[in-house]
Amino acid sequence: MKRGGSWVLITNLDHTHHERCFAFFTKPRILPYMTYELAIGDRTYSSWSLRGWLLFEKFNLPVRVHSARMYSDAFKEMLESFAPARLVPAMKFDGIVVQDTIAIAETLAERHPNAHMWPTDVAARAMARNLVAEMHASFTALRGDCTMNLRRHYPDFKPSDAVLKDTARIEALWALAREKYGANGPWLFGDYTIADVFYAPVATRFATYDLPRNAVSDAYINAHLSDPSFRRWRAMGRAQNYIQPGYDLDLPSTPWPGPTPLPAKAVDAGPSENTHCPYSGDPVTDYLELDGRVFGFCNPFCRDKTVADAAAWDGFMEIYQK
Ligand SMILES: N[C@@H](CCC(=O)N[C@@H](CS)C(=O)NCC(=O)O)C(=O)O
Repeated sequence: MKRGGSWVLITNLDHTHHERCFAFFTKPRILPYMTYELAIGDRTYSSWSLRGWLLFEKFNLPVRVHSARMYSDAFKEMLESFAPARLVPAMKFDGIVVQDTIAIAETLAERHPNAHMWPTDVAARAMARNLVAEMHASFTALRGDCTMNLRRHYPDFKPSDAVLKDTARIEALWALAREKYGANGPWLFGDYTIADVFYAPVATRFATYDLPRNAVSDAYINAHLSDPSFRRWRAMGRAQNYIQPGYDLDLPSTPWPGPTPLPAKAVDAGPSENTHCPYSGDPVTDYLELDGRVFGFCNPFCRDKTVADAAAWDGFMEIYQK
């Protein structure tokens, strides 16, 4: 980061209110000295929080994340310092609050032109903005009947005609972008852009509710489910293990349709192969077992997010593969 004209290294810091405070390291980033503050809700259920977080995560922007369980007093308290925001995500920097996902996306894109958050081609960029705006304003049947739920997979869900109308429109938009601009990668415009941020929780709805889709959509949905950033987000939600009443349906649920996690499990005691946490560098206190080997972490959350999807965490994979 740039302090008094020189660049120094910073890391991405996740900081919660209500759970034990912890720091985790993803990749080290070299960025201008300034860290955004981002308020989010439940990682398992809050689709807008996922979008807010991906805006930083996918474009390597520095952020300090504050999270609180939705509908709780802690949630209201967290948002007090983000006034006038009432919902998540909300971002602040330099005393400025930005309280809607489109506004956050546009503010970041304007402030970080080198991050290429929108497609560079003018026609592609216009289409990306159309897709984002339409997502933000529409698909109410899908959003109402199929709320984001990253802990469930319902193979027997029966979508209404209104939901199918929404998914048909979404598939048409995805196909258009993929066909015209998607040749260079798996994302809507080839490289990952803000449009993919907005459709990430739409892709997970197709996955959770097993909604019918064509091959182009299926490949695009799988790109999201396999995306390491998304996998880390989902693993953190599994580790947080908030269960909101009213979000789960009374239907049989089968394993999550994303990549199968390595068979790690939490264990009570060490000793572990590593003496220091792969994320914070602190001495280990909490343990997991994988392939008959024991690894340690500096708190239960770091351990549990690794149990949830070990392969998504580079720091852990480095010691596991050593
Ligand atoms: N239009 C807003 C929507 C934000 C939103 O609805 N957030 C939900 C979580 S997904 C929320 O904060 N819910 C908490 C509540 O309703 O109290 C945006 O684009 O950011």
